[in-house]
Amino acid sequence: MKTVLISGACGEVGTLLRRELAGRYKLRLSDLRPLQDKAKGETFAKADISRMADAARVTRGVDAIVHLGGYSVEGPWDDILQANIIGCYNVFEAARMNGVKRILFASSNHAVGFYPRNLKIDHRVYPRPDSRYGVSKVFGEALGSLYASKYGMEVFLMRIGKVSDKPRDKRRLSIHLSPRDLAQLVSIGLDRRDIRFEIVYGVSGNTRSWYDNSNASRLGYSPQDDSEAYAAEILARGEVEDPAGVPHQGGGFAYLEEVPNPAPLPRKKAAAKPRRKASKRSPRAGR
Ligand code: 15L
Repeated sequence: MKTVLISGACGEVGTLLRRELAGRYKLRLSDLRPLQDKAKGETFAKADISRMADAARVTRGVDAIVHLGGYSVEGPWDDILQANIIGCYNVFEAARMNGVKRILFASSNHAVGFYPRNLKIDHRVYPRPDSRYGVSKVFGEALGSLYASKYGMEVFLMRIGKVSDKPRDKRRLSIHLSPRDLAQLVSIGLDRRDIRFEIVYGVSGNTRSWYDNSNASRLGYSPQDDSEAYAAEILARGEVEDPAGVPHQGGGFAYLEEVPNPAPLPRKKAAAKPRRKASKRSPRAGR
């Protein structure tokens, strides 16, 4: 059985993926946050991937990596820089140093979120990130390309939509990814022998999809779910899904400066301020 590292295992996607992959791979989990509920057959290592030593430690001795770790929405540049630029580099470089050939990288629909909704795009389009977060995902894709071409690593890039049991609004009807379809896609990325460098969209077989996911189909992906089952219920709410009226695929990411973080990172403690010396008061000064 393959030993697979899942970085960012305590996040939303990691938690759902673990549930689906249980018993199929030996799972080594890592995250900056503590793991609440370790299942049988899982091991956990706390790690801050923005530190190379941590990235090297958790990637040692695994057969493959599913790199989910990072800042998962639009947010402050420094958080994105540490987690998604430096952290992502560290994971690729640590994998190379440790001889781990295969990496599955969780890219995002936000790497291409500035494409309009009325355009069907495939895996060959030029990136059009909709946010600093989207830019960081394009950076990860570029690293993947470099490490595949230069070091012969096997890289599987998944432009993931929104993983959930149930889509929550109109935009997510187009980018919904059910946990079992995610697991199917990840298993293809882990188990197909002939992966060198591939880009696929991490979405279910949604009727309202704005992706041509033929590259994933070519690799054997056959999604079992379609968000259309939830469409009537969601559309009946008549919500104004995009108050800016911007019909970009990335929705709010294309016009908001920050998006609420579903899984906030623990803040590093600020360095304690040096204590000021007590001033000598004149005994007469009083208060
Ligand atoms: C993403 O890339 C995020 O990681 C996820 O939290 C969702 O916001 C998703 O995109 C989305 O577009 O809904």
